[in-house]
Amino acid sequence: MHLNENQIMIRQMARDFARAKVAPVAAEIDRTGAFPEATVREMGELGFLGLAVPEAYGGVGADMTSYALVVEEVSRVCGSHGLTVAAHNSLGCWPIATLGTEAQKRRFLPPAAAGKSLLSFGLTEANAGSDAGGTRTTAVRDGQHWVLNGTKMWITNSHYAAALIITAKTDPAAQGSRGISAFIVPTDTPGFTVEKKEDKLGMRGSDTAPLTLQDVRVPADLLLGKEGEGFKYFMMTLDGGRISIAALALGLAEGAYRTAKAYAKERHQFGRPIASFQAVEFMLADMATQIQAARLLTYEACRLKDTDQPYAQMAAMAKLHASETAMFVTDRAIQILGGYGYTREYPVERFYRDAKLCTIGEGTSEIQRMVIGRHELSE
Ligand code: COS
Repeated sequence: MHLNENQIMIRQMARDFARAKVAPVAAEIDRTGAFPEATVREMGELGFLGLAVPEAYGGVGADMTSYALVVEEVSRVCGSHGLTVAAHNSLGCWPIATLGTEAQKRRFLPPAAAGKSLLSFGLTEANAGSDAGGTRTTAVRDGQHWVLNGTKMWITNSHYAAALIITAKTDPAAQGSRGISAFIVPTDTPGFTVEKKEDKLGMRGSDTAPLTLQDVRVPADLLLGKEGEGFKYFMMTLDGGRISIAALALGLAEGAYRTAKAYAKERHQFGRPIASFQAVEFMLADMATQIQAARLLTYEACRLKDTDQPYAQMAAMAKLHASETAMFVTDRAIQILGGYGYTREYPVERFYRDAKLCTIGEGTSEIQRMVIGRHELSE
């Protein structure tokens, strides 16, 4: 994989930061479920929360490759930090930077890029997960406002967000994916409530919560893009978001692999290192091969996006393969470490629990196969 000087520099910066600042708190936030406010603030100072924000609005204006490198490096030591960066950039900043009006960009992007507050994205509902067109949240026009009512689920970064991009049905007569619009909803709007944080299997330091919107009055100028186009905007947002989840999964797989390889070389049984047994050597070979394939797919999706070529299918392939690889590799890593791998003494069981999210969030593995299959069959 060829990287330019800037990309190598940003990768090194992310690697140094991850080792020095994120690694020491990763096990603790997993144990307590606390959101890592201090390191997130530092990531803001380093520009990691402004990767998807153009320089004109205080961001870094990074290409997708640089952004993925940051997510990958951070996730090599902590999935929760990786997810916080990925959700904020791809799902919060990108839609506003790409679809927002000048006033919306000036208002929401500079504080988000500086890490003063996060941005977030509210699509999923009890009945609208994989079937994103099943949105039941409504928005009714009332003079110069829209009045939103509904509930959302599994919303990342929501307790720390200044605003969320929310989908709501604006045309009740329209079927399925039609008649849905997107709104930027400031979290201090009366009637908007972020509920209790979820108690999750993994990604425990990442903030996930349900939302309630009760007669939330949003000024008409906070409609994002055109009325009725919300579904397409969310699909476009997820196309990019899936690359960042692929990078996250790749990072987790690499973190687990690195631990397992070092352990296999040190651990002696029957008078020799376990890495010298073919059973273990072959496991390491399969892990390394799958990781390399995931890396190539992920950075190919980045390259397509960076060169303005269609990337939705490659993003789905990258996300599917990288997240399934993360499950495969973290499982094998625990196997190599045996009893130690099953305890919290080593990070591999945390990587295993974190990796599971990657096969679910931003479209399950089954949804990725649908997206890939539809592209194949429409050719
Ligand atoms: N970019 C732009 N437009 C897109 C698009 C994309 N990636 N994907 C679909 N669209 C458009 C289609 O072109 C179609 O437009 P028209 O109505 O003008 O023809 C419209 O959106 C509806 O598309 P489609 O009929 O394919 O929608 P479906 O309801 O069949 O759903 C899937 C398609 C399943 C792919 C979609 O619902 C999906 O991705 N679901 C998963 C959502 C998800 O990831 N949820 C987790 C969120 S966690 S943050």
